[in-house]
Amino acid sequence: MPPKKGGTNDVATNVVAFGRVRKNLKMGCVGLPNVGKSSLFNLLTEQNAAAENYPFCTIEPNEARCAVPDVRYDFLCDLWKPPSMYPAYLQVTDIAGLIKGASQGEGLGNSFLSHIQAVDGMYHIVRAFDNDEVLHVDDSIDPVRDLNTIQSELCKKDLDILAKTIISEEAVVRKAGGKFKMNPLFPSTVEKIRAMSLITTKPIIYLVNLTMKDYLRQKSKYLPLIAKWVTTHGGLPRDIIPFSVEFEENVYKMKKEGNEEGMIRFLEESKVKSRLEKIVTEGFTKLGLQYYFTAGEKEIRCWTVPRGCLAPQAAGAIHGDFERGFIKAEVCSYQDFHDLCEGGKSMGPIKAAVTKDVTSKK
Ligand SMILES: Nc1nc2c(ncn2[C@@H]2O[C@H](COP(=O)(O)OP(=O)(O)O)[C@@H](O)[C@H]2O)c(=O)[nH]1
Ligand SMILES: [Mg+2]
Repeated sequence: MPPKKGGTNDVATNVVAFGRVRKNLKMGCVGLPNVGKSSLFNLLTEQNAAAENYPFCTIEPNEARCAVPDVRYDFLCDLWKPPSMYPAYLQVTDIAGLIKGASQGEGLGNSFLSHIQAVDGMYHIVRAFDNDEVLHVDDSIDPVRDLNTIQSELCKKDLDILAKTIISEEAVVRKAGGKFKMNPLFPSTVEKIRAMSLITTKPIIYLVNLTMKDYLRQKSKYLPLIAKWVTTHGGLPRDIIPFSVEFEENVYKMKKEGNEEGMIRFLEESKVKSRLEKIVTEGFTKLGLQYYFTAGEKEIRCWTVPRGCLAPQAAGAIHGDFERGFIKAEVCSYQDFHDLCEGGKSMGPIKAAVTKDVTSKK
């Protein structure tokens, strides 16, 4: 796949051009065996279980809802202290490792690939840590080879689907005299492709699992090679998140043991942060999702909606009737609320500031 050259808004803003427009979308952890997929999945779900404002939920052993961490939500919860609090959630699936030949049924082959088809976006986890005790299926550490292995299995699977579905509809036909003409079936074919859940059109975030040593020095000989591969295969530099399972497990261990002080000291001394929060928030954004807050005595809640949807559809997330009988939405930005609320639980000061602003401009 050649790099996407800017131009369309979709590419520039990274909107999910092919993705499904729904609000309960899923990210799946994809990669070779022994790259750290399950360890990451566990870290994401365990750290959630430990955070008090974020009720945690395992759906299946390999499927969980991870709360999307957000300081704005924390602020609202602390201010209202309501009996019910609902953060936004990202659904994450831990998919078993793919190996070379999976598209032809190697390993658990096609069943892995069908799990990937069922998710809406992928965390492609790449191993950039060497450790003799953790076997590599292809015997050596070579992230670019691994990226190619996974990508080529995914492409082969998509080609199979395409061949079965649209082989009879050639997009372009040759007219007499050797000229080409667009086949009238082309638009309907494109529509069919959009409706298929092709794996390679799903949004991807590349998570590079480094050794703790490399993570602490924020350097790895593999990172420039991985960046070059990603940007020449349809991705953007910001789609790459270097992290380290080893580092995150160390931080989490201290937290779990109640050694909050030790953890803070360790983080301060190492001068690097945990990347787990970023992994969740970037996954959520990559799926084309966003949320708005409602706040009141009974509950604080984040309502997830597709990015770019209009106020009536956003209101419909609360209740279908709100969309059908939509009159108006009264909203304010979190920052305005934060700066003007004066510790109170009311929109009063914000409304007063707006009125003052409008009158002063007259
Ligand atoms: N040294 C080291 N070991 C890791 C790291 N990430 C995962 N492992 C180990 O590699 C093995 C396989 O990890 P796992 O998460 O089960 O990989 P999966 O097959 O991709 O799900 C386990 O023994 C992990 O403890 C890492 O960053 N550093
Ligand atoms: Mg695993």
